[in-house]
Amino acid sequence: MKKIGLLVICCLIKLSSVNAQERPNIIFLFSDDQTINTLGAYGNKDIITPNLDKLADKGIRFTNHYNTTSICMASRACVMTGLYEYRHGTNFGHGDLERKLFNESYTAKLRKEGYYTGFVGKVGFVIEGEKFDDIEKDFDEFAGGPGQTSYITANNKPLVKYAVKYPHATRANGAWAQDFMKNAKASGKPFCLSVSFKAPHRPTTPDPIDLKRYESIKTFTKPINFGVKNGEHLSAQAHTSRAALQYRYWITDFDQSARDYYALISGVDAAVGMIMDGLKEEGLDKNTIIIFTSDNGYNCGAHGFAGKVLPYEEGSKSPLIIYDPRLPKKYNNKVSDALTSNVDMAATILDFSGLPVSEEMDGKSLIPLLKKPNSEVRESLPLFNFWGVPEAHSMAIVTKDWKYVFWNSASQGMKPTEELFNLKNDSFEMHNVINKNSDVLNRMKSYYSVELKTMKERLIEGHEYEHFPLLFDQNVNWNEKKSLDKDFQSIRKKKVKKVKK
Ligand SMILES: [Ca+2]
Repeated sequence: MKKIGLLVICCLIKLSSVNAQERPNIIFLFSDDQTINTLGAYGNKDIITPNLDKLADKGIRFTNHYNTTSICMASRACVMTGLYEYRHGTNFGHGDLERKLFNESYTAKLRKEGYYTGFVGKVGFVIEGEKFDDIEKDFDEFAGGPGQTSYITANNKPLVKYAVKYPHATRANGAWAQDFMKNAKASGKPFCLSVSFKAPHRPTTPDPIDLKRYESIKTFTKPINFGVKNGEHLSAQAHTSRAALQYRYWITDFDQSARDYYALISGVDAAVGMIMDGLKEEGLDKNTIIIFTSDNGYNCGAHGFAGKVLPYEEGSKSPLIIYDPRLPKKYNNKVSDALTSNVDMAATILDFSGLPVSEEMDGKSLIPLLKKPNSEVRESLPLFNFWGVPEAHSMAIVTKDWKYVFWNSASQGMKPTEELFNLKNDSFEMHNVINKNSDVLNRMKSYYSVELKTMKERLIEGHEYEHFPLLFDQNVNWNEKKSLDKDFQSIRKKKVKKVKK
């Protein structure tokens, strides 16, 4: 009895300490398919992003932010749940997000704890067994769309009323967010707003306003590792991927591709400006945390690749900016090279709101880095790219200085392939040094083994990940995996058909 009494007192103390401070509002800004170097703040001289640059000036910018799975649907579920792909099981061909996992998402938890919650833009997944629209009831205000949504504002039902003033959906998202903030303020509750931009995802149809801003730039700066020749040293498996075979316009017409892509990002920047203005107008700017990131990177012609779903830097890394206006000025304009990831978003948002971060989560709160940008939250991070043709599936480990990639497939005459890159000296991954650093390789492989073992122990049932621990075990011969791989492919096809219905 005494113990229960003590527990009640502890809980009351905890609650009162949370309530004693005014809980901050949180805005999570999420672009789609934006690679890391595509903001002025990240050193890109061609792109026009004054508002996001200002946000970086006021906050902290992360230079080693990875999406642990580099594709929309899976990464969005990683962000929502704080779990790796093989634990939430949400990806094309693997199935939808289970209701019980969504109920543990940052947005569901914050709402339960009294936050006024809103969502606008591309959701990217549906909840298993439910219609897309059913998710509306999980938010106080919802203007999300199914599938990819549309750049034409009028084609997105919840945004129609903004279509005359903002015919391109990116700025319409900003206008919706401004109205949401007014309602949130009136509610008297703290709010959590998720703005999930479609941009700069294909189709390449920027707002003409933004395209005009690039009229004077005829030639865009190519990445150092641009072009097919700069990808010849990479694995044969990588060359079977969609990123290697499609979206060739990034190679044949880089300037136009970069112009469209950058203009789409400048539209996001303009909408972010609208949101920051809205915050100020409502007097909410002093107590609203802003997080900006993207669901995956994009190769933009690097190594001759376009698209995403590859473990290389351009496809995996995105910008991450966090701005907490409550921090003293001495913490403004910081840069951190700590390893951060998409699974950290939920943990960080929960921590900001004063809620506990479950140890079940793969992600970690990044709040300690705001005051100590030179510290770390982890030594290594796994990257899982299990989408697309099975030959192009990979599992990788990244540390601040190194990346190890394992390509398991030996079909089509290929050999299972290992790659090791020294990211400190070779950030463009131009040299596979797998045979030159046995100590490092052993260390990276030991991290890899731990992740493989963890995957085996913790993978979600019923989403067809059961084969992966064996498929990605480098110590198992391909002959033993071959039949599994075949089974896996046929299961996958059936699943895709089921999902399409
Ligand atoms: Ca995406």
